Amino acid sequence: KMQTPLTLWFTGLSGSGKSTLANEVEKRLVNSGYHTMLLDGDNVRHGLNKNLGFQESDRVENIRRIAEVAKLMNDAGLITLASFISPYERDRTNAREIIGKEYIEIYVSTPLVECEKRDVKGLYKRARTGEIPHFTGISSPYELPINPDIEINTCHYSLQEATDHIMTKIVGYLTR
Ligand code: GGZ
Repeated sequence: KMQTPLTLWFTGLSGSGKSTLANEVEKRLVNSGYHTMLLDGDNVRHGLNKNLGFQESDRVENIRRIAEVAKLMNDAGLITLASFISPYERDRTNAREIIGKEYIEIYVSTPLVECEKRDVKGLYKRARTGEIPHFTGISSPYELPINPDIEINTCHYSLQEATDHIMTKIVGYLTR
């Protein structure tokens, strides 16, 4: 089936629900017959980017490489879903420049208090004690997206509702 390649770029804090949402959106797309590739910390930071940490320069390089990979995937006709904190506006703008009009920015705007309350992996607790240095939202910045294409705050919606919201918005890009 012919399809418009897209890169759905999920940005937001650790624990905001980016990867959960990206996985759910991917399922919906696959069920509709689209070919997809999901990029997240699990398949990128353990492989291609395993030489990178979390200091600013490493995050910049992390996002640059991911944008280049997303571009390659789009060139192969795939819908790419990228789920990374991507905390710097400049890097997101750069990703948009690398990827082009296929880049759709989805800001998962779950606030820090909620992410820290959930603390699914106990990372915020460890960041507060200083055990994990330069942790996003605690000891490293998250720059608010200036002009995201889609925004979703997971506090207010179930996973299915949030996924519905994103799907409704991306239909317009899939059929343009
Ligand atoms: C932020 C960190 C850090 C620090 C480890 N700061 O919730 P997680 O665990 O599973 O996802 C987070 C992931 C962030 O990697 P990204 O590649 O998305 O970051 S960036 O876009 O900023 O390059 C978190 C874990 O790695 N993690 N240390 N210091 N998140």
